[in-house]
Amino acid sequence: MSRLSDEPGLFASPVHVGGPNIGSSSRLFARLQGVIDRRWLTNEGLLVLQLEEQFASFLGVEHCVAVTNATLGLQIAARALDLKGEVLLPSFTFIGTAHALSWIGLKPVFCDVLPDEHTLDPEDVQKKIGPGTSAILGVHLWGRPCRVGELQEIADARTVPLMFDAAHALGSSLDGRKIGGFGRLEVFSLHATKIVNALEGGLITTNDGLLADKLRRLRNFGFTKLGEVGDYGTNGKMNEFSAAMGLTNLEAYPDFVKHNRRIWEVYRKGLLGLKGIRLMSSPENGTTNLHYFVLEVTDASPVSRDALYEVLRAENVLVRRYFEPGCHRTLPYTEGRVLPNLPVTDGLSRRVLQLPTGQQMSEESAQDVVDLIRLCHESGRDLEDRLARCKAGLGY
Ligand code: T4K
Repeated sequence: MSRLSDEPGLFASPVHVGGPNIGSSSRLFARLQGVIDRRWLTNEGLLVLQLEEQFASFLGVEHCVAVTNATLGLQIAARALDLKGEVLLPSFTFIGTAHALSWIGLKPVFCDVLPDEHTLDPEDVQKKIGPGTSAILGVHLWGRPCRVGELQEIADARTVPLMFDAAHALGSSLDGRKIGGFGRLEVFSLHATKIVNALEGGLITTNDGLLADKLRRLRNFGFTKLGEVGDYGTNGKMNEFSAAMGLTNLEAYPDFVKHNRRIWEVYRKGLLGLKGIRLMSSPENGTTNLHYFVLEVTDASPVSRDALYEVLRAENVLVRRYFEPGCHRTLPYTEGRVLPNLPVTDGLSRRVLQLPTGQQMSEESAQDVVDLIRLCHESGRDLEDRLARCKAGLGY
């Protein structure tokens, strides 16, 4: 939609959900120069080895295998666990979670999520688990830890592996332990939009040494340490420039979280108590990296989620409706299938709105976003009518 009026926009240049965080550029450039001087660009280079060691230590896990991105990471993980048939996972996630499985011939079976936590609902998992289930895949959505204990009990009772898509959860913790060592393995994303990025990148973490060896082989065409081919493998290797970025950004992680905390405080203070606007509570037994500020616009709000979305975007605040629709309602998963009944996912998809966080935001710009939301909220029905006029080409 074009701007609502000819007045100058609230933000001269856009602020994005997913705007990248970038640590010290001088340290980054020094690392890049080193890569060029060494003329070793990929295939277990020095920086990739350093990255694996430093992330393993940061996450408190024994093994960390760097990969090209989390999507390939999930596929390599599924192959390493020898999965076949169905995998239970939430529908309320990025489509990449489901596609990673489908791409290698596994069948995603979509489950619902918990209304306040947005993570896999153990009760629905219990209902859907069956003889065809080969794994349970939890997603620590918005960096919020899943109900790991309950999922583990279900997985153990059926002797199927439990694994996690931890794409959002770098640095988050559960019961005093960082995400990374739960289930058989966990997969992180270091994509540009994540709290710590390596341009593109991913990590598979585990405390199982044999599994880690297999993950390393599969990431590199199935080659063993002796250079023989031991398995079917793929090319999932991280390159040295990505590792340079990942290492540099990991060093700045505490600053990124500190910064996010300030932005969160402005958002929370400014939006708390607005009629029909629901803010997510903090996890009771864990922490998150505060990289995702997600709110729900309920029917009680005088302004709809979609009107807010349009006005904010027209003012250069590039909010997102992650994740609408749920994966179960996207084309490749609807064709020839009976739609599963996932009321919580459907409701959340209609209500969620994600606000920008990260380095690109200052406390002042977060306050501007709050003021804009409050203004829309006060205008309520009148704003909806004006938007309808705008769309009909009748002016604002
Ligand atoms: N599991 C979960 C739960 C995930 O969320 C993801 C990825 C994955 C698995 C797979 O991880 P990877 O294989 O990617 O490692 C984006 C990202 O591409 C994707 O990585 C991410 N989740 C997803 C939530 O967001 P799109 O299609 O929404 O991207 P796009 O181009 O619309 O950009 C997102 C926002 O970020 C925009 O507001 C623009 C901003 N942005 C993006 C880039 C790349 C920037 O400001 N600068 C940038 O450099 O998927």
